[in-house]
Amino acid sequence: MSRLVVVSNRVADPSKASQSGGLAVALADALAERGGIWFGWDGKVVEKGTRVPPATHTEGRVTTVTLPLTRKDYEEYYLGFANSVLWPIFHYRLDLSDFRTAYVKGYQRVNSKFADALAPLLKPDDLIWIHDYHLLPLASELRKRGHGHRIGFFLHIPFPPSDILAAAPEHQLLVRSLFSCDLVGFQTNTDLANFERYVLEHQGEESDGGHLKAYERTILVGSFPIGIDAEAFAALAHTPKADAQIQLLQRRTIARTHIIGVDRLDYSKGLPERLRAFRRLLELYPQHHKSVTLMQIAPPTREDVDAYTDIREELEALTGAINGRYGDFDWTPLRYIHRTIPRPTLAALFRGCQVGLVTPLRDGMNLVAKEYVAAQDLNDPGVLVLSKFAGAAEELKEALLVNPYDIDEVAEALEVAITMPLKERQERNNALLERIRRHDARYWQENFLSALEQTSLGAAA
Ligand code: ADQ
Repeated sequence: MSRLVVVSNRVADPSKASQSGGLAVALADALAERGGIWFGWDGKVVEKGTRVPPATHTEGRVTTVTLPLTRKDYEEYYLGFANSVLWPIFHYRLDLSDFRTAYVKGYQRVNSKFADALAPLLKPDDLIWIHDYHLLPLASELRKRGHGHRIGFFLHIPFPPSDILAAAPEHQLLVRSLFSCDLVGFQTNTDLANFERYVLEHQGEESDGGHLKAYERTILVGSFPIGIDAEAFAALAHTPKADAQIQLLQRRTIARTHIIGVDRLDYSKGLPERLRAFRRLLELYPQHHKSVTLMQIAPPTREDVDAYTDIREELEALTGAINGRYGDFDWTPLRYIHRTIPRPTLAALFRGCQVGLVTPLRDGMNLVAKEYVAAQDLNDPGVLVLSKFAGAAEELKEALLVNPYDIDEVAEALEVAITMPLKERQERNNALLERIRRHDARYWQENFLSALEQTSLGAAA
Protein backbone atom coordinates (compact mmCIF):
# COMPACT_ATOMS: atom_id res chain seq x y z
CA MET A 1 0.00 0.00 0.00
CA SER A 2 1.45 3.38 -1.02
CA ARG A 3 2.26 5.99 1.58
CA LEU A 4 -0.26 8.85 1.66
CA VAL A 5 0.60 12.53 1.49
CA VAL A 6 -2.34 14.78 2.38
CA VAL A 7 -2.04 18.48 1.59
CA SER A 8 -4.60 20.97 2.86
CA ASN A 9 -4.56 24.64 3.71
CA ARG A 10 -4.79 23.93 7.45
CA VAL A 11 -3.55 20.80 9.17
CA ALA A 12 -5.51 19.24 12.01
CA ASP A 13 -3.56 17.66 14.83
CA PRO A 14 -4.23 13.93 14.15
CA SER A 15 -4.18 13.15 17.89
CA LYS A 16 -7.03 15.66 18.38
CA ALA A 17 -8.87 14.74 15.17
CA SER A 18 -11.89 13.38 17.01
CA GLN A 19 -12.55 16.87 18.41
CA SER A 20 -12.49 18.45 14.95
CA GLY A 21 -15.08 16.28 13.27
CA GLY A 22 -15.61 14.12 10.21
CA LEU A 23 -13.02 15.33 7.76
CA ALA A 24 -10.12 15.34 10.20
CA VAL A 25 -11.10 11.88 11.45
CA ALA A 26 -11.41 10.46 7.93
CA LEU A 27 -8.02 11.76 6.89
CA ALA A 28 -6.34 10.84 10.17
CA ASP A 29 -7.66 7.26 9.74
CA ALA A 30 -6.39 7.03 6.16
CA LEU A 31 -3.00 8.36 7.21
CA ALA A 32 -2.74 6.02 10.20
CA GLU A 33 -3.50 3.00 8.00
CA ARG A 34 -1.13 3.84 5.19
CA GLY A 35 1.44 5.88 7.05
CA GLY A 36 2.33 9.26 5.62
CA ILE A 37 2.49 13.00 5.85
CA TRP A 38 -0.10 15.73 6.42
CA PHE A 39 1.24 18.97 5.05
CA GLY A 40 -0.10 22.54 5.29
CA TRP A 41 -0.24 25.90 7.07
CA ASP A 42 0.08 25.93 10.86
CA GLY A 43 -2.34 28.87 11.19
CA LYS A 44 0.42 31.29 12.28
CA VAL A 45 1.33 34.55 10.56
CA VAL A 46 4.93 35.82 10.69
CA GLU A 47 6.41 39.14 9.62
CA LYS A 48 8.28 39.51 6.33
CA GLY A 49 11.83 38.23 6.31
CA THR A 50 11.26 35.79 9.21
CA ARG A 51 12.53 32.44 7.96
CA VAL A 52 10.84 29.59 9.76
CA PRO A 53 11.64 26.07 8.55
CA PRO A 54 8.69 23.64 8.32
CA ALA A 55 7.87 22.11 11.71
CA THR A 56 7.56 18.34 11.80
CA HIS A 57 5.83 16.25 14.39
CA THR A 58 5.69 12.47 14.16
CA GLU A 59 3.29 10.21 16.00
CA GLY A 60 3.23 6.55 15.02
CA ARG A 61 3.31 6.35 11.23
CA VAL A 62 2.02 9.88 10.67
CA THR A 63 4.11 13.02 10.37
CA THR A 64 2.56 16.46 10.24
CA VAL A 65 4.62 19.08 8.46
CA THR A 66 3.46 22.65 8.90
CA LEU A 67 4.72 26.06 7.97
CA PRO A 68 3.58 29.61 8.77
CA LEU A 69 2.48 32.25 6.24
CA THR A 70 4.03 35.71 6.02
CA ARG A 71 1.62 38.57 6.59
CA LYS A 72 1.68 39.36 2.85
CA ASP A 73 0.92 35.72 1.99
CA TYR A 74 -1.85 35.63 4.58
CA GLU A 75 -3.44 38.79 3.15
CA GLU A 76 -3.06 38.02 -0.54
CA TYR A 77 -3.43 34.22 -0.64
CA TYR A 78 -5.67 33.35 2.31
CA LEU A 79 -7.82 36.42 2.95
CA GLY A 80 -7.42 37.61 -0.64
CA PHE A 81 -7.68 35.17 -3.49
CA ALA A 82 -8.93 32.14 -1.54
CA ASN A 83 -11.54 33.81 0.65
CA SER A 84 -12.43 37.08 -1.10
CA VAL A 85 -12.44 35.73 -4.67
CA LEU A 86 -12.75 31.95 -4.92
CA TRP A 87 -15.00 31.34 -1.91
CA PRO A 88 -17.71 33.83 -3.01
CA ILE A 89 -17.52 32.91 -6.70
CA PHE A 90 -17.62 29.16 -6.06
CA HIS A 91 -20.68 29.81 -3.85
CA TYR A 92 -22.34 31.64 -6.79
CA ARG A 93 -21.83 35.07 -5.12
CA LEU A 94 -20.18 37.19 -7.79
CA ASP A 95 -21.55 40.25 -5.96
CA LEU A 96 -19.27 39.55 -2.96
CA SER A 97 -16.11 38.86 -4.91
CA ASP A 98 -13.38 41.44 -4.25
CA PHE A 99 -10.65 40.97 -6.81
CA ARG A 100 -7.24 42.65 -6.77
CA THR A 101 -4.31 41.77 -9.03
CA ALA A 102 -1.98 41.23 -6.06
CA TYR A 103 -4.25 38.43 -4.85
CA VAL A 104 -3.58 36.20 -7.88
CA LYS A 105 0.15 36.67 -7.48
CA GLY A 106 -0.05 35.86 -3.77
CA TYR A 107 -2.11 32.76 -4.50
CA GLN A 108 0.38 31.48 -7.07
CA ARG A 109 3.30 32.37 -4.79
CA VAL A 110 1.98 30.38 -1.81
CA ASN A 111 1.14 27.37 -3.98
CA SER A 112 4.65 27.51 -5.36
CA LYS A 113 6.11 27.79 -1.81
CA PHE A 114 4.03 24.79 -0.72
CA ALA A 115 5.39 22.79 -3.68
CA ASP A 116 8.98 23.80 -2.83
CA ALA A 117 8.58 22.77 0.80
CA LEU A 118 6.76 19.54 -0.03
CA ALA A 119 9.04 18.35 -2.85
CA PRO A 120 11.99 17.14 -0.72
CA LEU A 121 9.64 15.10 1.48
CA LEU A 122 8.17 13.01 -1.33
CA LYS A 123 9.09 9.37 -1.97
CA PRO A 124 8.65 7.90 -5.47
CA ASP A 125 5.63 5.70 -4.68
CA ASP A 126 3.64 8.26 -2.62
CA LEU A 127 -0.04 8.93 -3.30
CA ILE A 128 -0.70 12.67 -3.06
CA TRP A 129 -4.14 13.94 -2.04
CA ILE A 130 -4.67 17.70 -2.30
CA HIS A 131 -7.68 19.35 -0.64
CA ASP A 132 -9.79 22.31 -1.59
CA TYR A 133 -9.91 25.66 -3.30
CA HIS A 134 -6.83 27.12 -1.61
CA LEU A 135 -4.63 24.71 -3.53
CA LEU A 136 -6.03 24.48 -7.05
CA PRO A 137 -2.61 25.16 -8.69
CA LEU A 138 -0.56 22.89 -6.43
CA ALA A 139 -0.61 19.79 -8.66
CA SER A 140 0.67 21.80 -11.60
CA GLU A 141 3.43 23.29 -9.41
CA LEU A 142 4.49 19.77 -8.43
CA ARG A 143 4.48 18.60 -12.07
CA LYS A 144 6.66 21.61 -12.98
CA ARG A 145 9.18 20.29 -10.48
CA GLY A 146 9.18 16.91 -12.24
CA HIS A 147 7.01 14.89 -9.85
CA GLY A 148 5.27 12.03 -11.64
CA HIS A 149 3.27 10.81 -8.62
CA ARG A 150 -0.40 9.91 -8.67
CA ILE A 151 -2.14 13.11 -7.55
CA GLY A 152 -5.76 13.38 -6.46
CA PHE A 153 -7.65 16.61 -5.76
CA PHE A 154 -10.91 16.93 -3.81
CA LEU A 155 -13.01 20.09 -3.84
CA HIS A 156 -14.95 20.53 -0.59
CA ILE A 157 -17.01 23.48 -1.82
CA PRO A 158 -19.39 23.71 -4.81
CA PHE A 159 -18.06 23.96 -8.35
CA PRO A 160 -20.07 26.79 -9.95
CA PRO A 161 -21.79 26.80 -13.35
CA SER A 162 -19.57 27.66 -16.27
CA ASP A 163 -20.82 31.25 -16.73
CA ILE A 164 -20.19 32.11 -13.10
CA LEU A 165 -16.72 30.59 -13.08
CA ALA A 166 -15.89 32.51 -16.23
CA ALA A 167 -16.17 35.70 -14.14
CA ALA A 168 -13.28 34.55 -11.93
CA PRO A 169 -9.90 35.99 -12.77
CA GLU A 170 -7.54 33.35 -14.21
CA HIS A 171 -10.35 30.79 -14.42
CA GLN A 172 -8.74 29.01 -17.39
CA LEU A 173 -5.49 28.67 -15.49
CA LEU A 174 -7.25 27.28 -12.42
CA VAL A 175 -9.10 24.59 -14.35
CA ARG A 176 -6.05 23.81 -16.43
CA SER A 177 -4.08 23.25 -13.20
CA LEU A 178 -6.58 20.59 -12.17
CA PHE A 179 -5.66 18.67 -15.31
CA SER A 180 -2.24 18.12 -13.74
CA CYS A 181 -4.03 15.73 -11.35
CA ASP A 182 -4.94 12.11 -12.11
CA LEU A 183 -8.25 12.23 -10.22
CA VAL A 184 -10.43 15.26 -9.47
CA GLY A 185 -13.31 14.65 -7.04
CA PHE A 186 -16.39 16.75 -6.26
CA GLN A 187 -19.06 16.59 -3.56
CA THR A 188 -22.06 16.12 -5.87
CA ASN A 189 -23.18 15.20 -9.37
CA THR A 190 -24.19 18.83 -9.89
CA ASP A 191 -20.65 20.03 -9.19
CA LEU A 192 -19.21 17.34 -11.43
CA ALA A 193 -21.60 18.28 -14.25
CA ASN A 194 -20.67 21.97 -13.87
CA PHE A 195 -16.99 21.07 -14.17
CA GLU A 196 -17.53 18.85 -17.21
CA ARG A 197 -19.62 21.49 -18.90
CA TYR A 198 -16.98 24.18 -18.30
CA VAL A 199 -14.28 21.95 -19.75
CA LEU A 200 -16.34 20.96 -22.78
CA GLU A 201 -17.26 24.60 -23.45
CA HIS A 202 -13.74 25.93 -23.09
CA GLN A 203 -11.79 23.03 -24.55
CA GLY A 204 -14.36 21.29 -26.70
CA GLU A 205 -13.09 17.78 -26.06
CA GLU A 206 -15.15 14.69 -25.30
CA SER A 207 -15.73 13.07 -21.95
CA ASP A 208 -16.09 9.32 -21.61
CA GLY A 209 -17.13 7.14 -18.66
CA GLY A 210 -15.62 9.21 -15.89
CA HIS A 211 -12.67 10.42 -17.96
CA LEU A 212 -12.20 13.93 -19.28
CA LYS A 213 -9.67 14.90 -21.91
CA ALA A 214 -8.48 18.48 -22.20
CA TYR A 215 -5.26 20.49 -22.16
CA GLU A 216 -3.57 17.40 -23.63
CA ARG A 217 -4.24 15.26 -20.59
CA THR A 218 -6.89 12.71 -19.66
CA ILE A 219 -8.01 12.68 -16.05
CA LEU A 220 -10.52 10.70 -14.02
CA VAL A 221 -13.35 12.78 -12.50
CA GLY A 222 -16.09 11.75 -10.10
CA SER A 223 -18.46 12.68 -7.34
CA PHE A 224 -17.46 11.53 -3.84
CA PRO A 225 -19.97 12.92 -1.30
CA ILE A 226 -18.17 13.37 2.00
CA GLY A 227 -19.61 11.63 5.06
CA ILE A 228 -19.29 11.74 8.84
CA ASP A 229 -18.31 9.14 11.41
CA ALA A 230 -21.99 8.46 12.15
CA GLU A 231 -21.44 5.82 14.87
CA ALA A 232 -19.03 8.01 16.81
CA PHE A 233 -21.31 11.04 16.59
CA ALA A 234 -24.34 9.02 17.73
CA ALA A 235 -22.31 7.71 20.67
CA LEU A 236 -21.36 11.29 21.59
CA ALA A 237 -25.06 12.23 21.66
CA HIS A 238 -25.99 9.32 23.93
CA THR A 239 -23.89 9.66 27.07
CA PRO A 240 -25.07 10.32 30.64
CA LYS A 241 -23.61 13.83 30.33
CA ALA A 242 -25.61 14.39 27.12
CA ASP A 243 -28.77 13.20 28.94
CA ALA A 244 -28.10 15.75 31.69
CA GLN A 245 -27.50 18.56 29.18
CA ILE A 246 -30.76 17.77 27.37
CA GLN A 247 -32.71 17.80 30.64
CA LEU A 248 -31.16 21.16 31.49
CA LEU A 249 -32.16 22.54 28.09
CA GLN A 250 -35.76 21.44 28.68
CA ARG A 251 -35.94 22.68 32.28
CA ARG A 252 -34.63 26.16 31.51
CA THR A 253 -37.45 27.12 29.15
CA ILE A 254 -41.19 26.82 28.88
CA ALA A 255 -40.87 25.96 25.17
CA ARG A 256 -41.53 22.35 24.20
CA THR A 257 -40.16 22.44 20.68
CA HIS A 258 -36.57 23.44 20.07
CA ILE A 259 -35.24 24.24 16.62
CA ILE A 260 -31.46 24.27 16.20
CA GLY A 261 -29.14 25.79 13.60
CA VAL A 262 -25.35 25.37 13.75
CA ASP A 263 -23.08 27.00 11.20
CA ARG A 264 -19.88 28.96 10.90
CA LEU A 265 -20.97 32.59 10.60
CA ASP A 266 -20.64 32.68 6.82
CA TYR A 267 -22.82 34.42 4.24
CA SER A 268 -23.14 31.14 2.32
CA LYS A 269 -25.06 29.62 5.24
CA GLY A 270 -28.21 31.72 4.73
CA LEU A 271 -28.44 32.91 8.33
CA PRO A 272 -30.41 36.18 7.92
CA GLU A 273 -32.89 34.38 5.64
CA ARG A 274 -33.21 31.64 8.29
CA LEU A 275 -33.99 34.11 11.08
CA ARG A 276 -36.55 35.80 8.84
CA ALA A 277 -38.18 32.43 8.17
CA PHE A 278 -38.41 31.83 11.92
CA ARG A 279 -39.99 35.27 12.35
CA ARG A 280 -42.47 34.35 9.60
CA LEU A 281 -43.35 31.15 11.48
CA LEU A 282 -44.20 33.23 14.55
CA GLU A 283 -46.24 35.65 12.42
CA LEU A 284 -48.20 32.90 10.65
CA TYR A 285 -48.71 30.54 13.59
CA PRO A 286 -49.30 32.46 16.83
CA GLN A 287 -50.22 29.14 18.49
CA HIS A 288 -46.47 28.45 18.64
CA HIS A 289 -45.72 31.52 20.73
CA LYS A 290 -44.10 30.41 23.98
CA SER A 291 -43.90 26.82 22.77
CA VAL A 292 -41.12 27.10 20.14
CA THR A 293 -37.56 28.43 20.29
CA LEU A 294 -34.77 28.68 17.76
CA MET A 295 -31.20 28.28 18.99
CA GLN A 296 -28.74 29.50 16.38
CA ILE A 297 -25.10 28.70 17.11
CA ALA A 298 -22.77 30.57 14.76
CA PRO A 299 -19.10 30.87 15.76
CA PRO A 300 -17.02 33.63 14.20
CA THR A 301 -14.94 32.83 11.14
CA ARG A 302 -12.68 34.83 8.76
CA GLU A 303 -13.40 38.04 10.62
CA ASP A 304 -10.66 39.85 8.70
CA VAL A 305 -12.82 39.72 5.53
CA ASP A 306 -15.29 42.66 5.33
CA ALA A 307 -18.26 40.63 4.07
CA TYR A 308 -18.18 38.68 7.36
CA THR A 309 -18.49 41.81 9.54
CA ASP A 310 -21.58 42.91 7.61
CA ILE A 311 -23.38 39.61 8.17
CA ARG A 312 -22.59 39.63 11.87
CA GLU A 313 -24.14 43.06 12.28
CA GLU A 314 -27.21 42.02 10.29
CA LEU A 315 -27.74 38.95 12.49
CA GLU A 316 -27.38 40.87 15.72
CA ALA A 317 -29.95 43.42 14.54
CA LEU A 318 -32.39 40.70 13.44
CA THR A 319 -32.04 38.79 16.72
CA GLY A 320 -32.79 41.95 18.69
CA ALA A 321 -35.78 42.78 16.48
CA ILE A 322 -37.33 39.28 16.74
CA ASN A 323 -36.86 38.98 20.48
CA GLY A 324 -38.08 42.55 20.99
CA ARG A 325 -41.23 41.94 18.93
CA TYR A 326 -42.19 38.46 20.22
CA GLY A 327 -40.26 37.79 23.45
CA ASP A 328 -41.86 37.88 26.86
CA PHE A 329 -40.62 37.83 30.46
CA ASP A 330 -40.84 34.03 30.44
CA TRP A 331 -39.92 33.28 26.79
CA THR A 332 -36.97 34.21 24.55
CA PRO A 333 -37.92 33.00 21.07
CA LEU A 334 -34.44 33.21 19.55
CA ARG A 335 -31.11 32.41 21.16
CA TYR A 336 -28.07 33.41 19.17
CA ILE A 337 -24.73 32.02 20.36
CA HIS A 338 -21.69 33.48 18.66
CA ARG A 339 -18.98 31.01 19.67
CA THR A 340 -17.62 27.50 19.19
CA ILE A 341 -19.28 24.78 21.27
CA PRO A 342 -17.50 21.55 22.36
CA ARG A 343 -18.51 18.67 20.07
CA PRO A 344 -20.10 16.56 22.85
CA THR A 345 -22.35 19.51 23.78
CA LEU A 346 -23.22 20.03 20.13
CA ALA A 347 -24.17 16.35 19.78
CA ALA A 348 -26.36 16.58 22.90
CA LEU A 349 -28.07 19.73 21.63
CA PHE A 350 -28.79 18.10 18.26
CA ARG A 351 -30.42 15.18 20.05
CA GLY A 352 -32.36 17.47 22.39
CA CYS A 353 -33.79 19.65 19.60
CA GLN A 354 -36.89 18.53 17.69
CA VAL A 355 -36.00 20.29 14.44
CA GLY A 356 -32.61 20.68 12.71
CA LEU A 357 -32.72 23.76 10.50
CA VAL A 358 -29.95 23.66 7.88
CA THR A 359 -30.61 26.23 5.17
CA PRO A 360 -27.43 27.34 3.39
CA LEU A 361 -27.89 29.37 0.21
CA ARG A 362 -25.18 27.15 -1.26
CA ASP A 363 -22.96 24.54 0.40
CA GLY A 364 -20.50 21.94 -0.85
CA MET A 365 -21.99 19.22 1.36
CA ASN A 366 -22.92 20.41 4.90
CA LEU A 367 -21.87 18.01 7.61
CA VAL A 368 -24.18 19.57 10.21
CA ALA A 369 -27.18 18.06 8.37
CA LYS A 370 -25.65 14.59 8.68
CA GLU A 371 -24.59 15.12 12.30
CA TYR A 372 -28.13 16.20 13.24
CA VAL A 373 -29.59 12.97 11.83
CA ALA A 374 -26.89 10.78 13.40
CA ALA A 375 -27.58 12.25 16.86
CA GLN A 376 -31.34 11.53 16.92
CA ASP A 377 -33.13 9.13 19.26
CA LEU A 378 -34.56 6.30 17.16
CA ASN A 379 -37.67 6.17 19.36
CA ASP A 380 -38.44 9.86 19.09
CA PRO A 381 -36.37 11.43 16.31
CA GLY A 382 -36.41 15.06 15.25
CA VAL A 383 -36.97 16.37 11.72
CA LEU A 384 -34.32 17.77 9.39
CA VAL A 385 -35.30 20.83 7.33
CA LEU A 386 -32.64 21.08 4.63
CA SER A 387 -31.83 23.53 1.86
CA LYS A 388 -32.08 22.03 -1.60
CA PHE A 389 -28.88 23.98 -2.38
CA ALA A 390 -26.75 22.07 0.13
CA GLY A 391 -24.76 19.24 -1.46
CA ALA A 392 -26.26 16.96 1.20
CA ALA A 393 -29.70 17.36 -0.41
CA GLU A 394 -28.62 15.09 -3.29
CA GLU A 395 -28.44 12.20 -0.79
CA LEU A 396 -30.83 13.23 1.99
CA LYS A 397 -34.11 13.12 0.08
CA GLU A 398 -36.20 12.22 3.12
CA ALA A 399 -35.45 15.54 4.81
CA LEU A 400 -37.95 18.37 4.29
CA LEU A 401 -36.20 20.03 1.35
CA VAL A 402 -36.69 23.79 1.02
CA ASN A 403 -35.64 26.76 -1.05
CA PRO A 404 -33.76 28.85 1.55
CA TYR A 405 -34.48 32.11 -0.29
CA ASP A 406 -38.23 31.53 0.04
CA ILE A 407 -39.01 32.66 3.59
CA ASP A 408 -42.64 31.49 3.42
CA GLU A 409 -41.69 28.04 2.18
CA VAL A 410 -39.19 27.59 5.02
CA ALA A 411 -41.76 28.81 7.58
CA GLU A 412 -44.28 26.30 6.21
CA ALA A 413 -41.70 23.50 6.37
CA LEU A 414 -41.02 24.41 10.01
CA GLU A 415 -44.71 24.13 10.73
CA VAL A 416 -44.80 20.68 9.05
CA ALA A 417 -41.70 19.61 11.03
CA ILE A 418 -43.08 20.80 14.37
CA THR A 419 -46.38 18.97 13.90
CA MET A 420 -45.10 15.81 12.13
CA PRO A 421 -46.50 12.56 13.61
CA LEU A 422 -44.05 10.17 15.28
CA LYS A 423 -44.43 7.42 12.65
CA GLU A 424 -43.46 9.72 9.78
CA ARG A 425 -40.54 11.14 11.77
CA GLN A 426 -39.27 7.63 12.37
CA GLU A 427 -39.65 6.56 8.74
CA ARG A 428 -37.81 9.59 7.46
CA ASN A 429 -35.08 9.39 10.09
CA ASN A 430 -34.48 5.66 9.54
CA ALA A 431 -34.06 6.15 5.80
CA LEU A 432 -31.68 9.09 6.29
CA LEU A 433 -29.70 7.35 9.00
CA GLU A 434 -29.24 4.21 6.95
CA ARG A 435 -27.66 6.20 4.12
CA ILE A 436 -25.52 8.37 6.43
CA ARG A 437 -24.17 5.25 8.13
CA ARG A 438 -23.43 3.47 4.86
CA HIS A 439 -21.83 6.49 3.17
CA ASP A 440 -19.71 7.54 6.10
CA ALA A 441 -16.34 9.26 6.31
CA ARG A 442 -14.43 6.01 5.89
CA TYR A 443 -16.45 5.05 2.79
CA TRP A 444 -15.65 8.48 1.28
CA GLN A 445 -11.93 8.26 1.95
CA GLU A 446 -11.60 4.65 0.80
CA ASN A 447 -13.57 5.28 -2.39
CA PHE A 448 -11.51 8.29 -3.33
CA LEU A 449 -8.17 6.62 -2.63
CA SER A 450 -9.07 3.39 -4.43
CA ALA A 451 -10.16 5.42 -7.49
CA LEU A 452 -6.87 7.30 -7.32
CA GLU A 453 -4.90 4.08 -7.06
CA GLN A 454 -6.64 2.74 -10.14
CA THR A 455 -5.49 5.63 -12.31
CA SER A 456 -2.51 4.34 -14.24
CA LEU A 457 0.76 6.06 -13.57
CA GLY A 458 1.84 8.09 -16.54
CA ALA A 459 -1.50 7.68 -18.35
CA ALA A 460 -2.29 11.31 -17.78
CA ALA A 461 0.96 12.47 -19.34
P1 ADQ B 1 -17.95 24.08 6.44
O1 ADQ B 1 -18.38 25.22 5.59
O2 ADQ B 1 -17.16 24.44 7.64
O3 ADQ B 1 -17.16 22.97 5.60
P2 ADQ B 1 -19.86 21.95 7.42
O4 ADQ B 1 -19.80 20.87 6.43
O5 ADQ B 1 -21.23 22.17 7.96
O6 ADQ B 1 -19.36 23.35 6.87
O7 ADQ B 1 -18.90 21.57 8.61
C1 ADQ B 1 -18.83 22.34 9.76
C2 ADQ B 1 -18.29 21.50 10.92
O8 ADQ B 1 -18.00 22.39 12.00
C3 ADQ B 1 -19.32 20.49 11.42
O9 ADQ B 1 -18.66 19.32 11.80
C4 ADQ B 1 -19.93 21.21 12.64
O10 ADQ B 1 -20.39 20.36 13.66
C5 ADQ B 1 -18.78 22.03 13.15
N1 ADQ B 1 -19.28 23.25 13.79
C6 ADQ B 1 -20.05 24.21 13.23
N2 ADQ B 1 -20.36 25.15 14.16
C7 ADQ B 1 -19.80 24.77 15.31
C8 ADQ B 1 -19.78 25.31 16.65
N3 ADQ B 1 -20.39 26.44 16.99
N4 ADQ B 1 -19.09 24.65 17.56
C9 ADQ B 1 -18.46 23.50 17.25
N5 ADQ B 1 -18.45 22.94 16.04
C10 ADQ B 1 -19.11 23.57 15.08
C11 ADQ B 1 -16.66 22.85 4.26
C12 ADQ B 1 -17.71 23.04 3.16
C13 ADQ B 1 -18.88 22.10 3.40
C14 ADQ B 1 -18.38 20.66 3.48
C15 ADQ B 1 -17.21 20.53 4.44
C16 ADQ B 1 -16.57 19.15 4.38
O11 ADQ B 1 -18.15 24.39 3.12
O12 ADQ B 1 -19.86 22.24 2.38
O13 ADQ B 1 -19.43 19.83 3.93
O14 ADQ B 1 -16.21 21.49 4.15
O15 ADQ B 1 -16.21 18.82 3.07
